[in-house]
Amino acid sequence: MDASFKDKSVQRKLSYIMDSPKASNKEILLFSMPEEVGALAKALKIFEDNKVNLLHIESRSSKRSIGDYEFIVEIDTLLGDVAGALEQLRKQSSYFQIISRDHKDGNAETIPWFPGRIQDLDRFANQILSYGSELDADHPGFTDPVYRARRKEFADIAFHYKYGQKIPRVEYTPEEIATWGTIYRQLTKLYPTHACREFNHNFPLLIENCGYKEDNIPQLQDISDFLHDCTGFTLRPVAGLLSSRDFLAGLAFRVFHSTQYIRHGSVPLYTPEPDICHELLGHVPLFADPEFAQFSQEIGLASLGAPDEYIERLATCYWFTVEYGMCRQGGELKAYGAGLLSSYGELEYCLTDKPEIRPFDPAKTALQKYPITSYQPVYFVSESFEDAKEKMIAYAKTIPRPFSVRYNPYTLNVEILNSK
Ligand code: HBI
Ligand code: NLE
Ligand code: FE
Repeated sequence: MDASFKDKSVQRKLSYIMDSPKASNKEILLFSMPEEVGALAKALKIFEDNKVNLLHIESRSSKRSIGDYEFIVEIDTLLGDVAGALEQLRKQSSYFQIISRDHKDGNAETIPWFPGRIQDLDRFANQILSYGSELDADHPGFTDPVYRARRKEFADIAFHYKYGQKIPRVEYTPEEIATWGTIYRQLTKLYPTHACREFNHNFPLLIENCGYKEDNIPQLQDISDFLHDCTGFTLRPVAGLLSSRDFLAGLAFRVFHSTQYIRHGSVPLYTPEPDICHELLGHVPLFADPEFAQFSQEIGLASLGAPDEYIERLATCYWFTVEYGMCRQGGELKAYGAGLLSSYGELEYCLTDKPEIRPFDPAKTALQKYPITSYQPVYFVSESFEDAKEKMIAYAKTIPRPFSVRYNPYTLNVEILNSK
């Protein structure tokens, strides 16, 4: 591991696990009114009287409060007397909730905003927490102007990307391909003995269909198309690290936010930040597996609208499964976590007797502390992806949320169900 990553300020910069995204000027209100003629007009009048601008409105019969209508209203919080309108609505409704990007901790009435449609993921693009094009002083690429300019090109692709577009193809330089080649050559030696069965099943398919080979860095669009055929997962380019909340929300839609740049050539065998080697060699082969895809989506669905402390717990579960998970197959330990499968050094280390191995149990795993710039001292073992998924679903039920969610694969929307 490169010594510069042991620096404290990297620890701080990489503490994205705890960060929360920036505020927005939109809020969603979820409230009920008695089911009678003029209920909608009455609700609208409250907004009109207070000069609050409505951006979107939906209504339906309430399943939570029989005999009531339920309204889902998106408002602009910058205009009119928002507080006054909310006060009046609160008085007239049997339940009233605010869904907000700018949620305050400890306010049980406010549910953190979450994307309801796959297009809503476009809103995350400029909420990058660290790195991006502006490398930190301790990054190995900081003093390399060529690398910096290159990172900016990749950041621009991600910032301009919108849902439904093709991911721009990139021509990688000979130096970049050489870095990929070094990593590819080393890792493919370990996969047969160290990677799980599902990984070794899918890897040859990626060689055949997506141009995986030592002297070629595959293109994100080709992989996104391939994954879509396998499990419905797609890729979106991302400029850097997203908050845990945003990143996990993508998984609810079977969308994986993928970096497109490659690590600096001076540190091929371990880097703490995701790069294209980590995404393509570590994550992609597993997202092509149906059970694993379902497991990943469950973590995403559990995260939508969850309180901050539970986001941290789910992010920790994600860390010890999707990133650093191990499983038992035919009586032997194997790696399935992407952080292991993309790092030659850690993939070798994880099967030695140095780390501690514990069974995956979401309630306990969710509370485990971990380092993010060195090899893991503890790994958690799952018996199968199906078993891990069932455990995640059971854990998700313990998260306090006044509603539950369901993904509609036909409309690509998340449906809010009224009662748990
Ligand atoms: N953002 N772009 C990106 N890639 C990740 O792998 C990633 C992230 N944000 C948070 C994160 N991973 C995890 O460590 C958990 O916090 C979910
Ligand atoms: N340590 C991994 C690697 O070197 O590929 C990346 C981990 C990203 C979370
Ligand atoms: Fe990752």
